Parts: sequence; structure tokens; C-alpha cells
Amino acid sequence: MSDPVLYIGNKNYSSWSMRPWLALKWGGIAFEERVIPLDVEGYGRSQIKEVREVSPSGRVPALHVSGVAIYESLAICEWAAEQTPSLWPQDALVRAQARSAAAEMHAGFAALRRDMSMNIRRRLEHAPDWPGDTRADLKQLESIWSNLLDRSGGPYLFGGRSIADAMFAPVATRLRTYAVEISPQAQAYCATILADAAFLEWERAAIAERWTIEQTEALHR
Ligand SMILES: N[C@@H](CCC(=O)N[C@@H](CS)C(=O)NCC(=O)O)C(=O)O
Repeated sequence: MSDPVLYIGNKNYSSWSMRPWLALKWGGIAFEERVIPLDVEGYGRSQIKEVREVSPSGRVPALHVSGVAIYESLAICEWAAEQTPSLWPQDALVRAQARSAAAEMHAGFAALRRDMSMNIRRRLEHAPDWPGDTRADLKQLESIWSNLLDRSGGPYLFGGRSIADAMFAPVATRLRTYAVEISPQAQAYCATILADAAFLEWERAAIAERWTIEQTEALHR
């Protein structure tokens, strides 16, 4: 059987692609990756031809396993955890907490995602004056992280790496890009993610990419 194929977007921008990519790497699962540049006709409307050919939603990431297209980042992470169960915490209740945090990231933080689109290469000198809903998202983020890190003792949300961390990894890059002031505990957590070997591999590729999505670059100049 050939390796699964993970279709992803530009590494500098595609935060949803980074999440299952990290989970697969962390899980030690062999896969082939194929990058589809998103800076083309159809972007933002789920109408990119090359993406529609591989993903039923017209969005990446999508993982092809034995002829089946698995899409939605969290569903791909769940597939990874079926191959490598240690991607979730061992204890059932702790696992439920980890799934809650991962699902909250997947479904929530809309204002944070709207105002702080991922752009790994970029650094703002000063944080912009965020609107109230974005400030509320940041507060909520710190509150979840603080509760989980207090309980686990870190360095990851549940001690060792889990899918919850893969879901929050793009946020760590956004806080860095947008010069967001966070608590020392949150800073230490972000530093742990940003020093992870798999993350660094993704980051190197993001920095080397030559594609630019103007729509994203234009935000918060
Ligand atoms: N809920 C989806 C979101 C996927 C998503 O929005 N992907 C973006 C790239 S990061 C995309 O494919 N955009 C294409 C478009 O907007 O046309 C997931 O979790 O996988």
C-alpha cells in the first residue's frame, strides 16, 4: 500500500494545513506531501480548480488514504491518532479535555483568525490596536492555556505533545508575528512549540516559499 498523500496550501499562510501535518509528523506516520499554491483564481471561494480535484470541500488540507479523501484538519488529526493513539492523552477524561480544546480551536477564535492571519515570515514591530472581539479571543486563549498548563505542568498543554498542541501551533506563530503581549507562561508554551523540530522543518519551508498571497500581506500594514 502506498503512503497517504497530504495536500496542503502554501506553508507560510496555510494554518489549517500545518495542524495535521504536525500531527502526522509527531505521530511518526509516513506520508507524501503535495503543496498546492493558493494564490490563484478561486481563492477565498473554495473554487481553486487543483484543490477541488483533491478535496470535497474545495479546501486544504486533505489526506488521501487508499483512495479515500479525508478532509477538515481535525478529522485528519483524528485519523492520525487512530494510527498513533499517543497523539491524544492516555487517560479518557484528560483525552476528552484535549479534544475539547482542539475542537474549540477548530470551531472558534473567529476574531483572532480574522485579524491575525498566519504569515510565518512576517514580524510587526508593534501590535495593532485590536478590536474588542479580538481582545476577548486573546483573553480566552490565555485562560485555556493557563488552566491546562497549570494542571499538566507543561511543557505542552497535556504534558507531552498532543493534537491539541498541533491545533494551537499556528496561533503561536501569529502571536509572534503580531507582537502580541502574553503572560510568561504563555510565552514559554509558544517557545516550546516554536522550537519543536517538526515545526522548524515547516517554518524553513515557509520561509523558502516564493508565493505571496497579496490579500493576506495587505492586512495590518
Ligand atoms: N475547516 C477547514 C478549513 C480549511 C481552510 O479554510 N483552508 C484554506 C487554506 S488555510 C483553503 O483551502 N482556502 C481555499 C479557499 O479559500 O478557496 C479545516 O479545518 O481544514
